[in-house]
Amino acid sequence: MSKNLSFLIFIGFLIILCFFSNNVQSGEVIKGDTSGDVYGVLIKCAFPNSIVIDGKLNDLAWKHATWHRIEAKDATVPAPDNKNASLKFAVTADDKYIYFAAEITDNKVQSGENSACDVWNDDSVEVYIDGENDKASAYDVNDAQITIGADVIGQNPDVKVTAGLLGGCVGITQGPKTETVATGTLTNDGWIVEAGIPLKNSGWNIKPKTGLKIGFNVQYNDDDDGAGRDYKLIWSVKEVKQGEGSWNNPSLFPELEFVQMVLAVDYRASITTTWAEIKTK
Ligand SMILES: [Ca+2]
Ligand SMILES: [Ca+2]
Ligand SMILES: [Ca+2]
Ligand SMILES: [Ca+2]
Repeated sequence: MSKNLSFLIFIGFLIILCFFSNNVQSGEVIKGDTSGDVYGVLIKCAFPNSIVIDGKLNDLAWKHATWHRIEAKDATVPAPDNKNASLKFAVTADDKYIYFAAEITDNKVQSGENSACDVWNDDSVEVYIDGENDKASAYDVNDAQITIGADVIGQNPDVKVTAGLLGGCVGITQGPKTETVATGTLTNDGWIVEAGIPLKNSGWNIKPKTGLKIGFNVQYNDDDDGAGRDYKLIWSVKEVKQGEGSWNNPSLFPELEFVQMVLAVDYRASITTTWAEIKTK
């Protein structure tokens, strides 16, 4: 084989490698104290932990949680780069709420053009719940899309305020009816969402215990130009492969699995140091 031919084969191989690397999801699991998380497939939700819903992520539980990072390529409509759109999110729970936090990088935070049911056309995070994890191909009463727009930034996380702002107006238990509470803050490179999704409402009654799974998904709608949505980032590996569809098809949702964990305390320092899983037989 001539040197030229070897060189050409090498270049061809590089081009093929680049093609495939541009077409696979690149998100990652940023490991905390939970174990067994799988990107785009499964997130562990440690409980019981309380969170102050104030748009600040300085709560102890967020420091111990495992975060999942959705990159610009993890999408059905990819963003040009991670500075334009990317996010990381985490979950925890107590006896009333599944708490959800998202730290979003977005070059232009757009809100106020579309509201409530149409808020998905502005910058917005979407959380999906399948309360019984029955993975139907259409929404039943325990399925909901909850769309939290950037118009929650600075808002009082009172359900009376939040319900009027939320989108996700599909199915029976629609986003605004889930009694989700949420607020947000603006950051140097984007914004933060902190929310509480009730364990009990008109659609579901979730009783956390170790090993219990529900359907769960996270998406980001990025609008940068003030018209409709520009980019669509999606956590679900299955959905990115098959095409966007969680808004009416719960079988595309990945899963959230509850795990009972306690904070181990260093009494000499009077500080909590780590989570430890409670083994149940
Ligand atoms: Ca907080
Ligand atoms: Ca953007
Ligand atoms: Ca369901
Ligand atoms: Ca934006």
